[in-house]
Amino acid sequence: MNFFRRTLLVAAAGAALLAPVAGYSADIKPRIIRFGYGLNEQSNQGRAAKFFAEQVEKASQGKMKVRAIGAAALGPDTQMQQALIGGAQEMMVGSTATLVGITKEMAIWDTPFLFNNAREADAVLDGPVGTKVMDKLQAKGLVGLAYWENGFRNLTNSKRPVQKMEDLDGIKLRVMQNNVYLDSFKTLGANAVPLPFSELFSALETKTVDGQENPYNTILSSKFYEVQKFLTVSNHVYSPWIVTVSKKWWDGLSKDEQKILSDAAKASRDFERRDTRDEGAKALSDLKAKGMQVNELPASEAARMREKLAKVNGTIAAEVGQDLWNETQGELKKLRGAK
Ligand code: TK8
Repeated sequence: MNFFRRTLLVAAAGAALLAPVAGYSADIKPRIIRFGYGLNEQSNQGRAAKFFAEQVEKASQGKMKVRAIGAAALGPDTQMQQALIGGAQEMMVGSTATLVGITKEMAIWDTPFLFNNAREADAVLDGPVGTKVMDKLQAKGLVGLAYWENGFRNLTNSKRPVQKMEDLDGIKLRVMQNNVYLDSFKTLGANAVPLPFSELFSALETKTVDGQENPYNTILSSKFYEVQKFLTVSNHVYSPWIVTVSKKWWDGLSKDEQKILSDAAKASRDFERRDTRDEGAKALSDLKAKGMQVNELPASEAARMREKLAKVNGTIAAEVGQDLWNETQGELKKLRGAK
């Protein structure tokens, strides 16, 4: 290297060190945000996490970097929630169902057959009721930013097609770690076993459990078709995911940084719902092509299940509070009336 070039380089490096960067005089290292999730990278959850990371990076001009870490590599939902509360991890996306132990109002979303379609789910989740429930997280050390779609859940198992309620008798069915799910499936006659999602595939493979329930997208992306023969279209509950932030960490961010994250979370929500619905529309035929035997739950059986599960509703209303229950039902009534 000749003298002239070296001098230039040294001068440039010095200038870079000395130059004051507007608003970042001392802290020019990018903020690293660990964003954990449970599904694999090739899932709808993984694609939306990547989209979120790109949005944040772009909007902050590289000053905030999201490291999206999937496949429960940072632990199952419940473990990540605790890491967020303690401030050891910045962000995650996971099921609202696994948050019920922290914020009981989240149980409202576990109400069987609460929403009839995605339009109702979007309206209620993004509306005043959804916001109210999300804001309850703050007192527990979490900040909720957006609801993503996990989706309508359907039953799979390795034993037999479920054509009627009695077919669930004796089926060992993995459920999310949550009393509403446990009660619901016990009420229907299944032998419900709570397990974290990260343990589900191997539990199915080793026949520790016979079945599980999840949206088509997850049955596909997690390859449950490899270990489950029967799929019953039951749409028994709509399950949301929720993007959350460690409040401890959030409180140390500038208003601008907070806005970048909430805007990106909303953009990722819209991306994720579109992507999930596109994939979901094709997933059932993909699952059939993979060899799953699919049956629709006859309407009369769905009605019987609904009736049986009505008693669980009382428990949920008591848990989340009658006011929240009524408010949710009121919103749905309005939506259904308005069409
Ligand atoms: C992923 C889970 C998953 C959920 C489940 O972490 O546990 O069955 O549907 O999406 O949150």
